[in-house]
Amino acid sequence: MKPMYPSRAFAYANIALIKYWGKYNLEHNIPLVTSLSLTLDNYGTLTTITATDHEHDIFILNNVPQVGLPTIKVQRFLNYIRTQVGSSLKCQVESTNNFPTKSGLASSASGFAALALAAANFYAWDLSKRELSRLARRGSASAARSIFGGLVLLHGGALEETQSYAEPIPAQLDLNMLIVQCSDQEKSVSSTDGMRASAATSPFFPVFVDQQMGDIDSALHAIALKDLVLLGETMEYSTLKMHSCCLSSNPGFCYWNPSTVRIMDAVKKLRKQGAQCYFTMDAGPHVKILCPADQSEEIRAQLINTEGITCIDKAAPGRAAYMLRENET
Ligand code: 2P0
Repeated sequence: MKPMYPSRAFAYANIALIKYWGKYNLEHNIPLVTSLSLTLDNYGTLTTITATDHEHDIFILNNVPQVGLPTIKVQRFLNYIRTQVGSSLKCQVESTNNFPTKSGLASSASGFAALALAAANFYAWDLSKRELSRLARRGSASAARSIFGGLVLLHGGALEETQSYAEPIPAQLDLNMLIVQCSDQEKSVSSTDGMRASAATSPFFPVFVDQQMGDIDSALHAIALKDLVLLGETMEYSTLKMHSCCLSSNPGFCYWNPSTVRIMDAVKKLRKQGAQCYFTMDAGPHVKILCPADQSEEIRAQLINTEGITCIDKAAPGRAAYMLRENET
């Protein structure tokens, strides 16, 4: 029977403090390393699923019907759900991001988290949040983390499929994240391709993997002690190691641009002047700055006139992915 109402879900993006980079298992999309992230309260994806009589699923992103890889990834994801629940019903997926897509701003994280929640609901598949995070992980590993709010751990490594899930980490830190947009272009190397190249060719990649649990333990210790200095320093160490793997791949590639480096330098200078601020970068040129909530406006004011940046958005820890009622906006 067709569901009578559309299924609508919203999920926020997340930014990794301790990075996921590399896959252990391609079929189930299990990350090679455990990662730790902060779910944001501003950027996110709204996804609506309705039944369709078409032969194939339809995927519309930001009001544009998609063809090729984006649609194939969504169809593959829905096929997995249909196999699990024994349905043949095709659907139309409409997703809208409230931030730039594919620019290293975690659009696949919020996208697949919203899709997992909306689709599980649409196909009446009753999942726990842990199971939902495993489902979202199949679409994009970072999406597993966006199922939960605040600080979130995603288990990776040589694990069974059931062992690679996300879980929230209780925290009493009053954090903000500034997102410094350093370009309005789409990224040139997808994170999936970037991590594949790093794992296959970078001599630093095994070191990144070996040290990951040490970084995770430091970060969890810092969170428990409410020690933003230790958390921030561990976060910077993790991002620089991840980007070292990119630079040292063969051929090497770099996600940064001159504005990225300017902001990294400015963050270090602000620290020398007494501010508590730490940078992290993902598969794109933007810089995300972790800082105490009560310092974020001053830090933003200090950075806003930096050459080449397009804007600075401010986020606080965001909530878990959620369903919307029929008329809710
Ligand atoms: C992260 N990134 O931990 C890392 C750091 C980007 C840099 O997770 O291949 O889109 O779909 O599982 O989740 C981006 O990777 O990759 C990402 P797939 P995903 O946030």
